Amino acid sequence: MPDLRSKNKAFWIIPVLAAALAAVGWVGAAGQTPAPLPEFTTTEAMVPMRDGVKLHTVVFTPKKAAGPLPFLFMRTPYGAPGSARPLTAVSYRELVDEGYIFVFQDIRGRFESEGTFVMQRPPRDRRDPRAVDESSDAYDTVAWLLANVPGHNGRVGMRGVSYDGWLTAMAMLDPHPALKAVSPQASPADMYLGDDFHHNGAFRLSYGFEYAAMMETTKESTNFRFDEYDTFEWYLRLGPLSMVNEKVLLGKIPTWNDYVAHPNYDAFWQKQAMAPYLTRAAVPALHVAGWWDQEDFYGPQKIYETLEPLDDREVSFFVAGPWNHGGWMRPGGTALGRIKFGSDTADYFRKKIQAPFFAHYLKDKPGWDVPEAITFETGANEWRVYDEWPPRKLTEDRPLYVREDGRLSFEAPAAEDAAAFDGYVSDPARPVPYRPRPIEATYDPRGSGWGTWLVGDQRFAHLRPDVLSWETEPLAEDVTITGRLTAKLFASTTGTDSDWVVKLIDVYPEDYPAEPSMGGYQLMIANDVFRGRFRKSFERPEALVPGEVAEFTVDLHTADHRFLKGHRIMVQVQSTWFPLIDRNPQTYVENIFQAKASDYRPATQRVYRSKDRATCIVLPVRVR
Ligand code: PG9
Repeated sequence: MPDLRSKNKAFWIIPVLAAALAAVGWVGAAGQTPAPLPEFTTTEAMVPMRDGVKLHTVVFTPKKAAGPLPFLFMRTPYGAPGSARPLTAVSYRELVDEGYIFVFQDIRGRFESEGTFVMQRPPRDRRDPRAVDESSDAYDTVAWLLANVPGHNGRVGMRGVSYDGWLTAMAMLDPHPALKAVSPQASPADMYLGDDFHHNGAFRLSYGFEYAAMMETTKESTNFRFDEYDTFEWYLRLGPLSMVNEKVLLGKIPTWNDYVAHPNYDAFWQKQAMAPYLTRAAVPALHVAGWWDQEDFYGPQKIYETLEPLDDREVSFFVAGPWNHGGWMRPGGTALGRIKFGSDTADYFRKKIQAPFFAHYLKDKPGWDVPEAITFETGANEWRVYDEWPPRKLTEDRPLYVREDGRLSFEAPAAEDAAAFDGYVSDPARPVPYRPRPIEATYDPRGSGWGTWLVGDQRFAHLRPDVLSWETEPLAEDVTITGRLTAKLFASTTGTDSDWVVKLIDVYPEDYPAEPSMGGYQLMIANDVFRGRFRKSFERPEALVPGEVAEFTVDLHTADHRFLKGHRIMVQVQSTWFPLIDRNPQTYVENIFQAKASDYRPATQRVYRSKDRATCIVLPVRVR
């Protein structure tokens, strides 16, 4: 076979990559007993792309295959394994048992591949026959595999989590005819509106900085070394965002320079956003999301939702479970942080959903019976199967209103009282931490709370003077919400720009005999941030008028959650969430990446709760 060499390389792992690889399901949890190495023939190749660039590709062919097998192809920026060791991880068990030819590939410019790495390389101009992108690289590799690797059945599946999930989604834009099934899992869809780098225009400082530095300091992955354990303090001391290049990155990290050069939703972000390219549901696809995914929760929902109206053949499916980023590829899935789910939800996904999906589309096997969507209803802790997602026929949109005396109620405020508001001072010099300090670095090899912060107890923020909270009475009966949630905030600031963070919380009863230490726990069910300047347009920001009440709509995405009888529903609002989100100076400047220290000023915030300014969260309440 041309350009194909067999080599047995020890699988290496550097500490910085351990967390990322665990997230994408390539390594098992610490302490897991290694399973015996499956018997594979390992073949490494430099596969030529249409522009001559060669990509490092590793093929693992089972030694004892009864007949021709499909390929299961994974593309990654995190380093293709040199041995079959990762295939012994629990996350691959069902797929290995089923039998596939596993293929891993380093994408352009990463690890042992040639070419240049471009963060989220935008789709190519199809009119240019020499242009390349991640889709053409997947296509060219599939063509090469079919021609050069023996023992296949002519079908290829692709899967991956996060960046690897995005690479999977890109492959389905322009699919090789042999690509018969894909599972983009936690794939980002839009880095400005909802995924890793920004949410609604608010910059995700800690992740945006640490990820860009990790990926672009070397061709492999190199963790940024903080000289402080608590990164909250490190980021705060650094000062305005302009200090990042001035003092730390020195203009050497292309993705950071892109953040600085593109503060608004301009062509740079729009041309890498996925939705406009999703014009046909060409390949059967299993879209996977985690309810508490700290990185890419928006993406899988957006990709599924965009493809759904185009899915005439009914081959596009949606799964969401009680997981953090990539949690479905870890052993068990019985709990996340302190929240327990009563069953092994990740094992369930891999055995009952992922394995049958690929076996059906790549091997014509029976056992795939998901009609459209399967989601885990948190709170009730049960899997639910739906024939549409969200299941609009089963729900009614009911606003839950912010009321006087810290109350939250399904009854709208009746009085037109201009003085009906709650307020706080938001001080960028003293921002609200997004989780209790110390805030370890995202990929701190000593361990980090990053993976579980979304399920952390929100009592650390409750009753702070710069966080507003409202709550219902203990519920007289269960309230189940299934589908899309939206917050409508009527608010004003004395500044000229402002962030609004909205959190929907399930408050456990004080007396909680099932697990007494969970009494009063405040579990976040939905959340997001909105940067006020983008109220009218993400492309053309505008200053807010000091003191003027404006309506802000905050998309809280989807949920499937049961607030149990006796629990309370709580909403919290705040204007800083640091260093998850960079500090809004609260003074309008054209580009926050160039704001001066003196631009950062305290502001007095008001959230209104009168008849004509009725702040609320619209909940999709189950009525059937
Ligand atoms: N969340 C990571 C990522 C995906 C895509 C682009 C940038 C970052 C990841 O875990 O791969």
